[in-house]
Amino acid sequence: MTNRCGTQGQSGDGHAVSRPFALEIGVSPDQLRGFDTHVHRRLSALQGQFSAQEAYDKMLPSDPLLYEVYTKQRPEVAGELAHGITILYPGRVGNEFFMTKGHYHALRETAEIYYCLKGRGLLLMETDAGDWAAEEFSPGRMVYVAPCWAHRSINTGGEELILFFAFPGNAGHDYAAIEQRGFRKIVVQRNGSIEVVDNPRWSSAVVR
Ligand code: S6P
Ligand code: ZN
Repeated sequence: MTNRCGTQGQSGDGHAVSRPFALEIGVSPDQLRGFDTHVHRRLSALQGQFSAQEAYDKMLPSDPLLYEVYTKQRPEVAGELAHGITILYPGRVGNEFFMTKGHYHALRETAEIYYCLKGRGLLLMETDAGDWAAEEFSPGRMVYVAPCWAHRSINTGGEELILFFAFPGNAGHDYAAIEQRGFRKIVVQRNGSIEVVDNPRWSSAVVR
């Protein structure tokens, strides 16, 4: 039986065997140089996700940058770990905090780990079966996304929320379900406090 370890730099399936490496990572720009892809996501990428449509429409002409994602690409196979850094900026649309699009992994039974380097926030998670959870981010805190849970990061603080993440190379991303129906919960500022409340726009329509 072949495996990806092989001998003398060749795996059993004929591909090069991955080499160990190390990276400097952190919150300063020069600690982001080791990554090889860099994605910018602006407000327009989250059409239909924020509950305050009027506030969204007002902000749309300037299309503010909500977050950036730096990734170290790895082969998209089981056994590898893709990893990188997300920088989520502070701000709100109406009373709802800036957040990432959110997704399931295409291979649903794959987990993910987040480690907070800077800022304050929440990781909002939910399952198709109707369960949900919100775990806090603060520097030094790790959040484990269990297999089969959709996940969305939310910046509830006044500075950048900076997160390190790692997930299986073969996980892939499934954005469709969240784009169509959103998360069951939203995170808002009310009377100066941070509240997790029902999403008035959430739709129970089954998405296939
Ligand atoms: C990937 C991982 C993160 C997110 C990133 C942006 O599995 O969860 O890298 O991609 O935080 O979020 P999104 O929902 O726009 O991919
Ligand atoms: Zn993920």
